[in-house]
Amino acid sequence: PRIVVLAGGVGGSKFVLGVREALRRRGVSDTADALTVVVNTGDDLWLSGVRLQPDVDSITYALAGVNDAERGWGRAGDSERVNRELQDWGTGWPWFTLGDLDLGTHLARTGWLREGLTPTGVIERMSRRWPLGARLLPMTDAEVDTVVVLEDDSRLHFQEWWTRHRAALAPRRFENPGVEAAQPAPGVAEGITSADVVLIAPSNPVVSIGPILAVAGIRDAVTAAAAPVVGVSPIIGGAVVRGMADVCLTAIGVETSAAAVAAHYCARADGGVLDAWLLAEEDSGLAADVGSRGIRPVVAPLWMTDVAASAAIAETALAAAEV
Ligand code: GDP
Ligand code: FO1
Ligand code: CA
Repeated sequence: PRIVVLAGGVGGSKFVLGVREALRRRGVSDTADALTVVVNTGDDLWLSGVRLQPDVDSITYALAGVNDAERGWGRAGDSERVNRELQDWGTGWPWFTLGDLDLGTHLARTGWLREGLTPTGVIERMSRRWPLGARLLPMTDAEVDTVVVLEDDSRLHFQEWWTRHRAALAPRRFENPGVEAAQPAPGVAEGITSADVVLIAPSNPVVSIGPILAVAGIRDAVTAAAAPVVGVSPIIGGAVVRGMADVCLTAIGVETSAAAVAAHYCARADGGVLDAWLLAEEDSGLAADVGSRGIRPVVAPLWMTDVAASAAIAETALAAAEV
């Protein structure tokens, strides 16, 4: 089957590892041909002269098996010599660590961007280093970094709000300046249109999936896709599994519950993006609520504790789409 996954960083990569594993178990040898991942680039930033793409890198490193799984970002076994030097130069952000190996990625990316490659071209090039078993696409080649607007109307980059302030400053709203005019990256809309199933990973609905669907060409492609669209809840038992997605949801007026997130995504029949929604067993009581909104509820274990568990979730999502 041709599968397109919309994904953010940590939740996204754990889920994509599961989809790749589910394909392998079905005997698909060239999973890269079957699996396209459309990645959030709202987290991206310029820092100390280099371009960072945190969600792209989280998924790349995870698929390559070189990620720091415990920390949830960066490379396993990385060191911080250059980071200390940058701090002594007074550049960068003291609260934001650039690992030595990770910096190699950012330098390579920035060099290629300066040579004229698009972000899509850079990711394609970076994907050649490791057999990722998936085709990674940025949501757009435009720079539409997420900005957090606070109650007093001050604005800060998403990474400063998330990493420095740990989401403790009450957000009024999230913006992606320029996204209104942004085109989907080459291959994204075509991939969605020709897919057999579109999956929405259990990623942050506001700052990971939100920016992807804010690209009008992507939202329209998902809304109009011939294939079923199946989402997986990032909320289990009324709480986020990790991270601070609850603060993001509250800011946009959505309750931290699997049913409220499904209602936020909305049924395709009502102009939204969902046909079916995977809810955790802990949330089985919400299935009727989801169903009443025209979205087919599917109750399943949703803890992505290891690749096998993620693969089982992916298989349930594929089955819900009858592929
Ligand atoms: P980020 O970009 O690194 O913040 O990662 P994502 O946006 O892709 O995913 C973050 C979301 O993943 C969080 O809201 C978590 O609730 C969710 N998540 C993390 N682990 C699990 C899990 O094991 N199961 C489910 N269902 N969601 C998870
Ligand atoms: N998260 C942190 O909490 N502290 C850091 O110092 C940090 C550095 C960092 C460097 C590169 C990278 O790709 C990600 C990094 N992250 C760090 C994670 C990142 O800020 C966010 O967790 C994600 O963007 C949210 O999805
Ligand atoms: Ca993210």
